[in-house]
Amino acid sequence: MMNMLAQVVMERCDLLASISEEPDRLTRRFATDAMRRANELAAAWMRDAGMAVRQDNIGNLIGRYYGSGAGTLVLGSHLDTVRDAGRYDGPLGVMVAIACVQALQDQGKQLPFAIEVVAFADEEGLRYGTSYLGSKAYTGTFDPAYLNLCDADGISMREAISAAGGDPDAIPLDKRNRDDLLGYCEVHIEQGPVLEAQGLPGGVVSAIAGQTRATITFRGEAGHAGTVPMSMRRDALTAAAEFVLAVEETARAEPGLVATVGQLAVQPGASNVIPGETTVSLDLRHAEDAIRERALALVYDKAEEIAAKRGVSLTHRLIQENSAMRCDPHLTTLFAEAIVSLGHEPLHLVSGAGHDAVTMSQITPIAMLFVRCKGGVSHNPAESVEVEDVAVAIEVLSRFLRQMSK
Ligand code: HGY
Ligand code: MN
Ligand code: MN
Repeated sequence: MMNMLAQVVMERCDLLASISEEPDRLTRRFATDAMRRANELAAAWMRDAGMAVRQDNIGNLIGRYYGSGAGTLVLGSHLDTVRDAGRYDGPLGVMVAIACVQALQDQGKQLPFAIEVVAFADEEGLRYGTSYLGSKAYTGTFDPAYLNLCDADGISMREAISAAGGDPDAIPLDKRNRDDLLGYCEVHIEQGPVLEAQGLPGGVVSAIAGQTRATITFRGEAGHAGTVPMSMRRDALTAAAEFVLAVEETARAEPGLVATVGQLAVQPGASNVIPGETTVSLDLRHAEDAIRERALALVYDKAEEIAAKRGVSLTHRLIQENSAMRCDPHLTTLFAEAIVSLGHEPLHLVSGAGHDAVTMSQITPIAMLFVRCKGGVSHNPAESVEVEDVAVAIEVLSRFLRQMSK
């Protein structure tokens, strides 16, 4: 039966991948019509699995499968994507969770606790730069100041939420009561090469690396590309370019540290104008917060040196910071035992990627199950998983639920 359910999960991920804001690649940002259409599909599948379905003001889709006793175990992941995304980062976790509830319903089974499957509205932060908006609203940690953020088209978060049918001012009322929560468990592709290298279909997550998201802006002087001598320039782009390489050099020098500049905006952005202003994004991660914080200070110092040497000014803005967090030992052990019961080695690994589980850990114990993905490729349309590994994930999660019921 698990193989059949796994086939359905793959088909649903394919269907969701066809729901995009862009015709020739998968991009599904927070509070867009594409998210509305994806939620509509997922809601129908939740109802088919016997769940009562609702959507909260920020756009989280929440399906509830009632149990015979008290308590709720939350399962889920996110349905938003990065730009030009793969089809499994997020949706796989939601579809596997629905498949496990479907299996319970098909067997006419109720667990001694309820299951709540949540499809979070914004894990990636592509539209507004601040990740985990959905799980922050669900956990009551959403900052109302976010509502004033504007996207690349100048649409505020407040306007986007209202246009999507939510009431931005009612978001605090959606805070999930934590008293009945038994935990949060997320199934997700590994987005790394370890499971494939070890020949394992899945693994358990021991911890999730902390991450810092910031922007750094260099301001020089725009000028005529043909008349300003090189010695008299205050070029904001060459300063940024030197900084980008300094970020890479800093990360290469520290084991376990990863640093990425994924965005670079140049003003005024004309080929015959010396750039007057550049803004780069910075994504810094490490499993130990002290090392990440030290690295952040180091790259800021390097930015200051470069700015001073090149006669440009510098500002930086912290967008978001998430501490590293450890997964709950008890829930993680249950996942590991379920993996062993299927005859596989229970590899524990640290997640370099962030997940809604980071936010959920503020209100309830969390655990994550990783699924092998081809070449560890993710945030890339080449993202792929094997249906056999999805079947293993469904079986592991189902056995985990049975263990939780004892
Ligand atoms: O960036 C991340 O770690 C996640 O994919 N949002
Ligand atoms: Mn992602
Ligand atoms: Mn993800």
